[in-house]
Amino acid sequence: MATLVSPPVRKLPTIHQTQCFIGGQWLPSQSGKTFETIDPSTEQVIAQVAEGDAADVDLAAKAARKAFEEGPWSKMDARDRGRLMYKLADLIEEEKEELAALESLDNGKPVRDSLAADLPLTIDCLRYYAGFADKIHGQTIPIRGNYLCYTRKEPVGVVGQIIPWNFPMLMTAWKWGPALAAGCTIVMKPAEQTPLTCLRMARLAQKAGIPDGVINVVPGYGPTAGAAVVKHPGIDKVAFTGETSTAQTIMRESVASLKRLTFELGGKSPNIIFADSDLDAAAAGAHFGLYFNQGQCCCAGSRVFVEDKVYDKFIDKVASMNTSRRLGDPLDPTTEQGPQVDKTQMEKILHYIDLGKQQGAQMVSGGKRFGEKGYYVEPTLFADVNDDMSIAKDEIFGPVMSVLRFSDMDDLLKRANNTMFGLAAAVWTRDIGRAHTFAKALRAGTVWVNCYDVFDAAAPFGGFKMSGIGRELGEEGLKAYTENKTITVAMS
Ligand code: TXE
Repeated sequence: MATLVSPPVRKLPTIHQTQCFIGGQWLPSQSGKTFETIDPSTEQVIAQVAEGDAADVDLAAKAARKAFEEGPWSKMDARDRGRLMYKLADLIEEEKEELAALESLDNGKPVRDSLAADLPLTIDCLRYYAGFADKIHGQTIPIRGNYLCYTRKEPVGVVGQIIPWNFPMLMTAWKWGPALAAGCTIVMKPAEQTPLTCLRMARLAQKAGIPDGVINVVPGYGPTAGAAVVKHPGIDKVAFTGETSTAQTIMRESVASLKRLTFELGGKSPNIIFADSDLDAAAAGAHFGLYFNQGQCCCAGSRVFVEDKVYDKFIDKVASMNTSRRLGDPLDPTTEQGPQVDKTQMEKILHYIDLGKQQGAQMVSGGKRFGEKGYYVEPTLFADVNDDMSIAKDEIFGPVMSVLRFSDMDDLLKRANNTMFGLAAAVWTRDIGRAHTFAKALRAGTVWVNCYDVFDAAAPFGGFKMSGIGRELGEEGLKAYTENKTITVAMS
């Protein structure tokens, strides 16, 4: 059994912003409606937040268009755009304790994770792209004839950005970073479960001096505010992170305005552990790769393939880590696992645990809700999982590890690739040839070797197959925010 951290220590962050941020102003929604954002550890309402919909998105899109076309954003030197982005990163850093607490309050993630991962990665991402602002340039191209031909990388325009709830601040930075560096303006729709840190970042952006209308944030629900972003004719591109089926809806609904689309979607990532690996490191890495963030990671290593010879030892190691895992108040710095983000997610996970049991997997640890208040699920471990079980096929998005057995190497690669997803994968082995063979053959956008969940703003991330379209982060991530223009000048 996992242990409960007690007594809970609660130092609540201040909530400054709950309204829409449009054209540099904080506004109630046009309809006057609000929605509740809930603390998933207590099930209590944290705040009422403006419930934006099509009318608010329209205002935001117009403000973003004005800022894009009339300046000062579009007229500003690229280096000065970068300077404002550095300033935003500095302001976030100054408030990092408060922001980490706010993220944990709204999302449920342990504050030690917010401080160790979400905040530094957010700051790094903004700084990385700030440095890129004055390094986005085209080429001169030798064409036939007496012409000068060159290309310019121009901002794609007004971009709609729709993000999920699992890393609210970090997803905001992944979206704002390349968009601002490229010179785009933004209409952002944060997830309805976790709007608070994105709104707080908008406040800091304003404080940093990013001009009015460059960043607009409209909190609200997917089918209303989100859909309005997707359909708005004044928005040139949509960048979306979330569920694959939502991306399919977005694709259908954006056809009329032929928007540029980039998607970062779900996964069912294989994590392959060979008998020759450092088994302690592999077990710790697999544990982190699945249970981190309550299992709510698109790249979670949720299909763990373990070689027959070390299978039982591996199961024992993970089970023992689960036993000592500390579940509790996300705001307590000693907590290792918080609640799932909401009741819907908790129920979805518990349903998959039931399916695992019904379909014959062996439940080694966990397997139920933890406590009666808050949306906690015990860290759950299933052994003897086979490829056809629902827990081996579907994205559970929770603290449920499915461990599959292998002995035949040829078969293994087919099994690992036998999924509609292709976001991430990992291989644990001391055999360098095998590591590179698998790194090449795995159909995934990221492959980790002897590590898991290593992220860096400079390293592109995104999915093969139904895990996405396009890449975020790195120089690749900028491509989605620029249009290429070819200019040809007659020299005679
Ligand atoms: O995702 P949605 P949900 C997976 C995970 C999870 C499942 C459902 O398996 O259990 O998705 O989560 C907005 N037009 N991931 O329901 O609905 C919505 O308001 C425009 C994987 O939260 O995709 C939110 O802002 N926007 C994932 C965002 O889309 C719409 C992260 C994501 O919500 C919309 C989260 C619409 N019609 C969940 N409908 C990952 N890959 O990281 C919803 N939205």
